[in-house]
Amino acid sequence: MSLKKTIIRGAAALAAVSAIGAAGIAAATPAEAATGWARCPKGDLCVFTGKNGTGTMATYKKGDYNLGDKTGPRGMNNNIESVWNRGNHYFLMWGKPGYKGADASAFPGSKGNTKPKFTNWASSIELLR
Ligand SMILES: [Ca+2]
Repeated sequence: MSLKKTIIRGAAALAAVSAIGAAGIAAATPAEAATGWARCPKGDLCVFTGKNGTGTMATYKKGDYNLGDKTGPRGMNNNIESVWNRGNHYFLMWGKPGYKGADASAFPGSKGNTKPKFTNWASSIELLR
């Protein structure tokens, strides 16, 4: 297969498996409390242990090879229920540590609750580009 075809197929795969449900992509409301989505710094990937930006938040600029180890934010392994990618980078969320298992994308600007199959599921987060 040509490199060009490989790239196109890769892009299609990325589009097909977004971690975030379509219904979750909604504009922020002015009434958001500082305890919710509004905590997420512009430019970061933010993940939350609760739905709709609730619970504990962790932020990533480069990803995390293993959400369950002591490097990086704690308490996020198999514990992410909502995501806001407030930056310009593409991230992949993986079901296992070390960027293994199944993967789901978190596009720049995507915001919402994780799909049921990707809820309390991710064990590593990879910065794609
Ligand atoms: Ca880690």
